[in-house]
Amino acid sequence: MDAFGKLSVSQVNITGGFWKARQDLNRDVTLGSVREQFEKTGRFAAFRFDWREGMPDRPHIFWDSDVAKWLESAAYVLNKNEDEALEAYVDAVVDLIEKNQDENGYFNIYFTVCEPENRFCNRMAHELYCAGHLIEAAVAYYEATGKEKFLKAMCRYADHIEKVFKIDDSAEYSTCGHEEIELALVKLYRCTGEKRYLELSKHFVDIRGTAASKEVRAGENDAYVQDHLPVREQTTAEGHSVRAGYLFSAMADLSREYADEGLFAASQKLFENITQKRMYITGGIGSTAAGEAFTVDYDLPNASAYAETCAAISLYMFAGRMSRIKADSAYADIAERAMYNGIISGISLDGKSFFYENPLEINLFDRKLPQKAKVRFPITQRLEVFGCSCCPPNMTRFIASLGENIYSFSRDTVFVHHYMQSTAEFPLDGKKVTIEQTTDYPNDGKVTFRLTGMKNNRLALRIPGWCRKVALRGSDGNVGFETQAGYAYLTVKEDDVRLEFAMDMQPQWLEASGHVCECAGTAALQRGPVVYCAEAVDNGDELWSLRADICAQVEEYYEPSLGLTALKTEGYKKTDKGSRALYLPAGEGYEPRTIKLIPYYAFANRGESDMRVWLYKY
Ligand code: FUB
Ligand code: ZN
Repeated sequence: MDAFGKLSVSQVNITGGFWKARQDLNRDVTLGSVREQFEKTGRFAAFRFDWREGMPDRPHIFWDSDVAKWLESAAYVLNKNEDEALEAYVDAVVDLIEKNQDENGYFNIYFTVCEPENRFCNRMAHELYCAGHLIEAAVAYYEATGKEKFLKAMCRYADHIEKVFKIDDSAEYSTCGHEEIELALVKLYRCTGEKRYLELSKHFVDIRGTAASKEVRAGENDAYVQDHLPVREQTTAEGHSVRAGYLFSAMADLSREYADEGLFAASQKLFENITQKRMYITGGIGSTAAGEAFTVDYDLPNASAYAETCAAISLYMFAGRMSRIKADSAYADIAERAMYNGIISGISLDGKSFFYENPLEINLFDRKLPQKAKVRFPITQRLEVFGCSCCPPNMTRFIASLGENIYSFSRDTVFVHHYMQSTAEFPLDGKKVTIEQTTDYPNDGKVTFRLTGMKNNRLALRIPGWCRKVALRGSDGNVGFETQAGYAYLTVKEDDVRLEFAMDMQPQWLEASGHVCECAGTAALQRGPVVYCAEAVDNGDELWSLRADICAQVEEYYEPSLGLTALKTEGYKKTDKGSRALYLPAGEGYEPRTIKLIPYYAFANRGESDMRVWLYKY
């Protein structure tokens, strides 16, 4: 089992292209707009701890976590940009956290101002989940600014949690009903070097679903919170998908830290179950709104897909961690699938509004039928804030911290998991290494690398699973490489080297496995890592009557209404050609049509419209 190193946000700069535009928008628009919504709804004010019964804006049990994710995002932004006002804003919240923290280290708004008598009594009340998000924020803020106040406050809280849950075992539950603390404690350990935090994380993961936990003894263990079995015995992803994604991320972290083969094998099985049987083509997971959960293998409904934005982010987190344990491109492939599709579909192109659920089909005719009035469908237009607003600040932290997942490294090898215009600088093998990527990926499959300080080290470039042909050239012509588990390995010959890596970006129609009932007879178009969809605004209503000719040529075109490059191809539409018959001889009534497809992530940016990812084939 390997344990590859990870770069920090400060070691990588995204300097242009697709993700730089998103990081700029995140910094300039989204962060401010999420903050404004959280101010308006009382989430920031709650940190003053002055709410009293009868007042408006009663704190919610997980408001701490909403603000914590925003603070974490602000920290990543501050890591890259000087912004005195933003830093002062964060400092003011940190002051409130320190001021309102109990002497014993406890910190939670709801269980201080609303139900102080019920601390650590109800495992479904998100106390440790909130603690975990605050810890992640504190680590990020310390790494961005070097300021220790927040970090120290969270160390005091982690010490208290250790005492209550591990040393005294005095809480009424053993594990939190929403995982998060586990992965946060690993981060706290890596930041502080304090092994007790790692051991506490391991304690929480090890005890979940075992007879040693209070919930199993009380018969309250439940697949919804992944404690139907000890984690090492779990082979299918069950229950609430965000909870699962966070737990599996922590399992991966711990298997790496402890070189725990058994835990890694369990993580691998769970990863395979998700990505081979329970994941949408967009990287969305958790197909039902009932419990925001996984259901059974191959149950992937399109119109009612839940596919929470946070769940896709949790899969990206899990995949990123797995890629730092085993050099297998399957992990970064999945992270990439989520990044370019089911995660960023969660935010509007103007950076101000969000989807919580990310369906793969909108059929307004069907959902407006009176008999469907009780069926729960995802909303069709993004909103600026939700009552349960976990996704917006998860999006801001995902975008702001992206750089940290581009690379990993072993003693002498640098792995390139993701392609984006960027620069990175870090120590390798006792030398200072810099890597510069110049690229317009994913619009274009060419990436130029400039590597310095890597003589005699190896570079391992991910060959994306969707890519059928790659070429690698140096200044003297083609460069040979060896392929292993989806990475192209080469030894760098000089200390200043330029390489050109070219990935074939030919659009491809994909079909789902024959086991997926919802996708029977259909195909979806993908170019590079980007999945496309058809919207009624481009193709007229009744998208179900389109028939894609999957052998026709696919062309790129500029779609001005979105400011994006989109795709068009030929196919047919069943118009009945003027016939009024309800049933026609098969094959009659089709007219040729140009079908326009836009990146899935850009759907619902031009008003309410029908949409389909999976088109019927001609
Ligand atoms: O419960 C906290 C967050 O809200 C979860 O992660 C989301 O799925 C939503 O339930
Ligand atoms: Zn969410």
